Amino acid sequence: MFELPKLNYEYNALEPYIDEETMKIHHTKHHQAYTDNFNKAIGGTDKSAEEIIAGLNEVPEDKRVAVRNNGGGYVNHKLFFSILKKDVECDGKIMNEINKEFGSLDKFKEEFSNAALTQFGSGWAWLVVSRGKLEIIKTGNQDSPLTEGKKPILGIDVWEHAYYLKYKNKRAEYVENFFKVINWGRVNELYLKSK
Ligand code: MN3
Repeated sequence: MFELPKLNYEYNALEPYIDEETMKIHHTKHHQAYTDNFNKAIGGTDKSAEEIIAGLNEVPEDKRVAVRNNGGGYVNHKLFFSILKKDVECDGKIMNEINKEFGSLDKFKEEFSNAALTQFGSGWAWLVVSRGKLEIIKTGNQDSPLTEGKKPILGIDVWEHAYYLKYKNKRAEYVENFFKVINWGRVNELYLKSK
């Protein structure tokens, strides 16, 4: 059975950019519900959640929608909460790769923000590694880049539950502030692991 991953920081650690109440509800209610419903849909398994989502087409058809939504929600939030930390500078190999692929960190921010702002309705914008290269993509609902054979190393949740309490309808402000809570050390680790 899959368990709700613990956060390695406090719910108020990302204040004022992501508020304590949003973090608490997001983790203990939303991520918990995806976890419970994923377990209900999958029953027992000896695979990792990421393997199941990468091989979604092998999941029996009667369970596939539930696994896609809840297993997707499970792995997406597991990644999301793991790449959050306040005041970390972009550095290391990932910085070089961003410069190489997008020109500069500012250009990357611009393209990533654009993906986050143009995802219509609920979904995600991602920085992924695809065939060894960095790429920005977006997915609807809880669809995961893993299902497309891409390794997510950074993701922003643009479901309203991720920002509405604090930002109301101002998704652009939330996206702007998201850049202040990216744990680039962790993103760098995920990048190195993806190779
Ligand atoms: Mn969410």
